[in-house]
Amino acid sequence: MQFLADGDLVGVTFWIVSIAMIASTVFFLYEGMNVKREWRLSMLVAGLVTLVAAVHYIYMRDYWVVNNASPVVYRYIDWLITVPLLMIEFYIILKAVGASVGNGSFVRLLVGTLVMLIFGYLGEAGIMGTTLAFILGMVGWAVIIYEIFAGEAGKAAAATESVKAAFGYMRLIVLVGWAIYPIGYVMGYMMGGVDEGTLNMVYNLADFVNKILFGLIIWNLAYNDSAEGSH
Ligand SMILES: *C/C=C(C)/C=C/C=C(C)/C=C/C1=C(C)CCCC1(C)C
Repeated sequence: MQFLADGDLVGVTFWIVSIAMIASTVFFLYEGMNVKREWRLSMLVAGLVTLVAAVHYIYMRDYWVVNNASPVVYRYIDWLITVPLLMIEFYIILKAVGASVGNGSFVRLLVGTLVMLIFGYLGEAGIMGTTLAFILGMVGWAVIIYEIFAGEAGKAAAATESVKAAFGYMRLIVLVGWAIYPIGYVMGYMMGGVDEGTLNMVYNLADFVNKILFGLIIWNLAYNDSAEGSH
């Protein structure tokens, strides 16, 4: 067994995010019992996202400590499970506030997700040129952004005030929070040489924002909505 070395800043960020994911999981599952019934499934999914990430982070942290290299495979398996869960979260929230969206929209979001992650992986694993893989991965992300801003899911979200508020936050996460990942990729692979330390620190920050902060936004909506009903 190898321990975290003094001065391994990247290793420290892996450690902090591992613990934060575990603590958030407990928080989301616990708080899920105190909100209105319609919000419980959203809270459960938020907790599943951080639970899946917590397990992967423990492995990624060890991989980094031992090899001082990017845990590319664990990272992408984690994303392959958690990003579709986050897409499902959009639907559950729309349903919680009474909107209706079709299956076609979900399929397009899923296809966008797969294109984004498959090309990202091919680039990071060295199977494809990093620049070409980046461009193709960006196309996948663009499909997702189009769908939630202008597509069917976007239109459904214009339904009521509460849907608008909930959806506004989620759009911000997908547009601004998710932008941290391609920035990390560019800093890691496309600015001359490969900088695995910077790459992983940026990805770790991005996961903190997009899994934990995202869950907290949902909790806040659920909490406020539940409080309104009780007085
Ligand atoms: C919990 C994990 C999340 C929300 C992961 C999201 C990942 C991305 C938004 C990745 C995006 C990328 C591109 C847009 C271009 C190609 C490189 C990627 C895969 C880093």
